[in-house]
Amino acid sequence: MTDISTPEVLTLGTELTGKDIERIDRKIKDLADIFSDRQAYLEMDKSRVVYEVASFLPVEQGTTGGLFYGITKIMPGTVGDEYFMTKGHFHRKRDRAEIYTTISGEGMLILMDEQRNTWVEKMEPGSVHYIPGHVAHRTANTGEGVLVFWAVWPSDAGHDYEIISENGFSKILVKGKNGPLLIDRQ
Ligand code: S6P
Ligand code: ZN
Repeated sequence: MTDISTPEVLTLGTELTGKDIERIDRKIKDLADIFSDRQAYLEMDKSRVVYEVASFLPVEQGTTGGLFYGITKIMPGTVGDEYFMTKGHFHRKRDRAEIYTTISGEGMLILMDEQRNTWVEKMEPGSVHYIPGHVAHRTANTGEGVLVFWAVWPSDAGHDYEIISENGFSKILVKGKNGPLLIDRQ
Protein backbone atom coordinates (compact mmCIF):
# COMPACT_ATOMS: atom_id res chain seq x y z
CA MET A 1 0.00 0.00 0.00
CA THR A 2 1.27 3.48 -0.77
CA ASP A 3 1.94 5.53 2.32
CA ILE A 4 0.17 8.79 1.64
CA SER A 5 0.36 11.20 4.53
CA THR A 6 -2.44 13.70 4.86
CA PRO A 7 -2.31 17.23 6.22
CA GLU A 8 -3.07 17.46 9.90
CA VAL A 9 -5.52 20.26 9.34
CA LEU A 10 -7.11 21.51 6.19
CA THR A 11 -9.35 24.47 6.73
CA LEU A 12 -10.79 26.07 3.67
CA GLY A 13 -10.77 29.80 4.11
CA THR A 14 -7.75 30.13 6.31
CA GLU A 15 -4.64 28.03 5.97
CA LEU A 16 -3.42 24.70 4.68
CA THR A 17 -1.19 23.33 7.40
CA GLY A 18 0.63 20.07 8.04
CA LYS A 19 4.10 18.60 7.76
CA ASP A 20 4.00 17.89 4.04
CA ILE A 21 2.82 21.25 2.85
CA GLU A 22 5.06 23.02 0.34
CA ARG A 23 5.04 26.79 0.85
CA ILE A 24 6.08 29.39 -1.67
CA ASP A 25 5.82 33.12 -1.35
CA ARG A 26 6.22 35.49 -4.25
CA LYS A 27 7.47 38.95 -3.47
CA ILE A 28 7.71 41.97 -5.72
CA LYS A 29 11.38 41.08 -6.34
CA ASP A 30 10.30 37.69 -7.80
CA LEU A 31 7.88 39.23 -10.28
CA ALA A 32 10.09 41.47 -12.40
CA ASP A 33 8.77 40.28 -15.78
CA ILE A 34 5.14 40.12 -14.77
CA PHE A 35 3.87 43.65 -14.30
CA SER A 36 3.70 45.93 -17.31
CA ASP A 37 4.37 49.33 -15.69
CA ARG A 38 8.14 49.17 -15.40
CA GLN A 39 8.55 52.51 -13.63
CA ALA A 40 5.88 51.68 -11.04
CA TYR A 41 7.53 48.30 -10.52
CA LEU A 42 10.94 49.85 -9.86
CA GLU A 43 9.44 52.14 -7.22
CA MET A 44 7.83 49.28 -5.25
CA ASP A 45 9.26 47.79 -2.05
CA LYS A 46 10.88 44.62 -3.41
CA SER A 47 10.30 42.70 -0.16
CA ARG A 48 6.53 43.15 -0.27
CA VAL A 49 4.70 39.83 -0.51
CA VAL A 50 2.27 39.66 -3.44
CA TYR A 51 1.03 36.10 -2.97
CA GLU A 52 1.55 32.90 -1.05
CA VAL A 53 0.87 29.35 -2.15
CA ALA A 54 0.55 26.33 0.17
CA SER A 55 0.33 23.04 -1.71
CA PHE A 56 -0.21 19.44 -0.75
CA LEU A 57 1.68 17.13 -3.11
CA PRO A 58 0.85 13.59 -1.97
CA VAL A 59 2.63 11.84 -4.85
CA GLU A 60 5.81 12.61 -6.77
CA GLN A 61 5.70 15.41 -9.34
CA GLY A 62 5.05 13.84 -12.72
CA THR A 63 3.02 10.87 -11.44
CA THR A 64 0.22 10.01 -13.82
CA GLY A 65 -3.20 9.71 -12.23
CA GLY A 66 -2.56 11.62 -8.99
CA LEU A 67 -3.88 14.98 -7.91
CA PHE A 68 -2.31 17.94 -6.15
CA TYR A 69 -4.15 20.68 -4.35
CA GLY A 70 -3.28 24.02 -2.86
CA ILE A 71 -4.46 27.32 -1.53
CA THR A 72 -3.29 30.61 -3.03
CA LYS A 73 -3.62 33.89 -1.13
CA ILE A 74 -3.12 37.08 -3.11
CA MET A 75 -2.70 40.31 -1.18
CA PRO A 76 -4.59 43.45 -2.20
CA GLY A 77 -2.55 46.00 -4.12
CA THR A 78 -1.46 47.26 -7.50
CA VAL A 79 1.73 47.92 -9.42
CA GLY A 80 0.80 51.14 -11.18
CA ASP A 81 -2.81 50.43 -12.20
CA GLU A 82 -2.32 46.69 -12.58
CA TYR A 83 -3.72 44.50 -9.83
CA PHE A 84 -1.48 42.20 -7.80
CA MET A 85 -1.58 38.84 -9.55
CA THR A 86 0.15 35.51 -9.93
CA LYS A 87 2.91 34.84 -12.47
CA GLY A 88 0.59 32.67 -14.54
CA HIS A 89 1.47 29.54 -16.49
CA PHE A 90 0.50 26.95 -19.03
CA HIS A 91 0.74 23.41 -17.80
CA ARG A 92 3.86 21.73 -19.13
CA LYS A 93 1.64 18.88 -20.28
CA ARG A 94 -0.57 21.23 -22.19
CA ASP A 95 -3.75 19.16 -22.11
CA ARG A 96 -3.95 19.02 -18.31
CA ALA A 97 -6.94 20.86 -16.83
CA GLU A 98 -7.43 22.37 -13.37
CA ILE A 99 -10.23 23.52 -11.05
CA TYR A 100 -10.22 26.67 -8.93
CA THR A 101 -12.76 27.41 -6.21
CA THR A 102 -12.83 30.84 -4.62
CA ILE A 103 -12.90 30.83 -0.85
CA SER A 104 -12.85 34.53 0.01
CA GLY A 105 -12.20 37.91 -1.51
CA GLU A 106 -12.77 39.24 -4.99
CA GLY A 107 -10.74 38.67 -8.08
CA MET A 108 -10.49 37.71 -11.70
CA LEU A 109 -9.24 34.53 -13.25
CA ILE A 110 -7.38 35.60 -16.39
CA LEU A 111 -7.25 32.94 -19.10
CA MET A 112 -5.36 32.85 -22.39
CA ASP A 113 -5.41 30.16 -25.07
CA GLU A 114 -2.51 29.21 -27.33
CA GLN A 115 -3.69 31.67 -29.99
CA ARG A 116 -3.30 34.41 -27.33
CA ASN A 117 -7.03 35.09 -26.96
CA THR A 118 -7.46 36.38 -23.39
CA TRP A 119 -10.63 36.51 -21.30
CA VAL A 120 -11.61 36.66 -17.63
CA GLU A 121 -13.94 34.98 -15.16
CA LYS A 122 -15.06 36.79 -12.03
CA MET A 123 -13.94 35.16 -8.80
CA GLU A 124 -16.10 35.55 -5.69
CA PRO A 125 -16.68 33.32 -2.67
CA GLY A 126 -17.98 29.96 -3.86
CA SER A 127 -17.29 30.50 -7.57
CA VAL A 128 -15.95 27.36 -9.25
CA HIS A 129 -13.78 27.65 -12.37
CA TYR A 130 -12.86 24.89 -14.77
CA ILE A 131 -9.62 25.70 -16.57
CA PRO A 132 -9.38 23.53 -19.69
CA GLY A 133 -6.09 22.15 -20.98
CA HIS A 134 -4.09 24.34 -23.37
CA VAL A 135 -5.17 27.49 -21.48
CA ALA A 136 -2.74 29.65 -19.49
CA HIS A 137 -4.10 30.93 -16.19
CA ARG A 138 -3.32 33.62 -13.68
CA THR A 139 -5.37 35.25 -10.95
CA ALA A 140 -5.62 38.88 -9.89
CA ASN A 141 -6.92 40.33 -6.64
CA THR A 142 -9.38 43.10 -7.51
CA GLY A 143 -10.72 43.61 -3.98
CA GLU A 144 -9.75 45.37 -0.78
CA GLY A 145 -9.05 42.17 1.18
CA VAL A 146 -7.01 39.03 0.54
CA LEU A 147 -8.17 36.81 -2.35
CA VAL A 148 -8.07 33.15 -1.32
CA PHE A 149 -8.76 30.26 -3.66
CA TRP A 150 -8.38 26.51 -3.75
CA ALA A 151 -6.84 24.76 -6.76
CA VAL A 152 -6.79 21.09 -7.76
CA TRP A 153 -4.61 19.90 -10.63
CA PRO A 154 -3.15 16.63 -12.00
CA SER A 155 0.18 15.58 -10.52
CA ASP A 156 1.73 15.23 -13.97
CA ALA A 157 0.62 18.67 -15.20
CA GLY A 158 3.86 20.55 -14.45
CA HIS A 159 4.22 24.31 -14.92
CA ASP A 160 5.56 26.25 -17.87
CA TYR A 161 6.33 29.78 -16.71
CA GLU A 162 8.83 30.68 -19.43
CA ILE A 163 6.41 31.57 -22.21
CA ILE A 164 4.45 33.87 -19.93
CA SER A 165 7.52 35.49 -18.52
CA GLU A 166 8.76 36.18 -22.07
CA ASN A 167 5.54 37.24 -23.81
CA GLY A 168 3.05 37.92 -21.01
CA PHE A 169 -0.67 37.58 -21.60
CA SER A 170 -2.10 39.56 -24.53
CA LYS A 171 -4.22 41.65 -22.12
CA ILE A 172 -3.71 43.10 -18.66
CA LEU A 173 -6.18 43.75 -15.87
CA VAL A 174 -6.08 47.30 -14.54
CA LYS A 175 -7.99 49.28 -11.96
CA GLY A 176 -10.42 51.57 -13.79
CA LYS A 177 -12.66 54.30 -12.35
CA ASN A 178 -15.61 51.89 -12.28
CA GLY A 179 -13.74 48.68 -11.50
CA PRO A 180 -11.44 46.23 -13.27
CA LEU A 181 -10.72 46.72 -16.97
CA LEU A 182 -9.18 44.17 -19.29
CA ILE A 183 -7.11 46.11 -21.79
CA ASP A 184 -4.60 45.30 -24.52
CA ARG A 185 -1.03 45.15 -23.35
CA GLN A 186 1.03 48.00 -24.81
C1 S6P B 1 -1.12 25.18 -9.97
C2 S6P B 1 -2.18 26.20 -9.72
C3 S6P B 1 -1.96 27.20 -8.57
C4 S6P B 1 -0.85 28.23 -8.89
C5 S6P B 1 -0.83 29.37 -7.87
C6 S6P B 1 0.26 30.41 -8.13
O1 S6P B 1 -1.32 24.50 -11.17
O2 S6P B 1 -2.53 26.86 -10.91
O3 S6P B 1 -1.69 26.54 -7.37
O4 S6P B 1 0.41 27.61 -8.92
O5 S6P B 1 -2.06 30.03 -7.90
O6 S6P B 1 0.29 30.80 -9.47
P1 S6P B 1 1.62 30.64 -10.33
O7 S6P B 1 1.24 31.07 -11.70
O8 S6P B 1 2.67 31.48 -9.67
O9 S6P B 1 1.98 29.18 -10.25
ZN1 ZN C 1 -2.14 25.57 -13.09
